[in-house]
Amino acid sequence: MEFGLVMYTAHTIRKSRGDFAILLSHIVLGCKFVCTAVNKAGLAKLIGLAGETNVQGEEQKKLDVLSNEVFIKALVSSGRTCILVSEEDEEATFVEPALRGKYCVVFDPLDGSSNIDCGVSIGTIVGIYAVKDGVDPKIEDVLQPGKNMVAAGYCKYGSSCTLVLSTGKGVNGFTLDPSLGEFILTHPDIKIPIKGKSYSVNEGNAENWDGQQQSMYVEKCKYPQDGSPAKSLRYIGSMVADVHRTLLYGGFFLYPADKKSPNGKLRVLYEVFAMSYLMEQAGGQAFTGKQRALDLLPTKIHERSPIFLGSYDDVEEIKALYAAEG
Ligand code: AHM
Ligand code: MG
Repeated sequence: MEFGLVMYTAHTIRKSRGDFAILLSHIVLGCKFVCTAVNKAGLAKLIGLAGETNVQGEEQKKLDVLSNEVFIKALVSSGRTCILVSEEDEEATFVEPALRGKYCVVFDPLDGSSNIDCGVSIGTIVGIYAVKDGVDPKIEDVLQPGKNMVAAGYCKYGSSCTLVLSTGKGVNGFTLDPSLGEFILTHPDIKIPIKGKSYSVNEGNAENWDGQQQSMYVEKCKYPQDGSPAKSLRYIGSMVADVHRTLLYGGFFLYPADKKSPNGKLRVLYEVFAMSYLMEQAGGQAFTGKQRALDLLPTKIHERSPIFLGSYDDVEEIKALYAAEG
């Protein structure tokens, strides 16, 4: 058995003088902490019901607020970060000079919040950029296309706690062994199947979807005209879980623009880019309806974009529909 993250980290240390490995170990610590909190959430809530305080007499914190605090502290204390962009914070955090390093981390500390209270899989999403050594960090350092990221990953808190990571040389998956408290390499060199048997979308929004392409694609999935079997619909409503299944089994995940969300719902920096990076690294594709997702140049830290990602051939199909519609 490979001692997954330990081996991976040791390899990265040799290549990067340890800075990235130290950052990664702090991200991993954040994931373990949030995993423990997620697993205990239902129980902690029961205690909280008695008087909205926990056993230590502290106020119960909502899990997403707690996760944000955990990751901010883990990242700042690594001494390797300079700018942090979190879904939970309106403004970017500029790390104080004494604790600054060269990495900018964009993240959603707990994505899929509508699934928290019912105990369905949720996750943390992370993307990492690097600034040039010795240059004062500025917001433009994170307003960069996703293709400039040096790493991206997510941690899924579900029936197992799984960390999926790419540093630009393929994708690896690590599962937390709770008895050891360590992530073990369980999914080396993940490659997404070239075509999938399922599609994943909130079809309840169909009436309000912007444009015909997604409706045409979904119709083809349900009523194929070429003799192929109909595709299954799989939708959890938690991006990490939906993308994780898509990555392992193949298929297609889409969140198009609609009347309610004219630019789509998902955020470019810490949802669209990180997942698109992993998809491409695993041999799949990610498309916004106009361009390769990783080529997008964000102008605001919480900007949104429509996203279509997954198996190579499935994304080709939606691209063809967009090309045909002009
Ligand atoms: P959140 O960041 O507020 O949790 O929202 C993002 C989530 C994604 O995990 C998921 O893909 C999407 O919202 C689901 O949205 P919907 O409920 O509209 O289908
Ligand atoms: Mg989110």
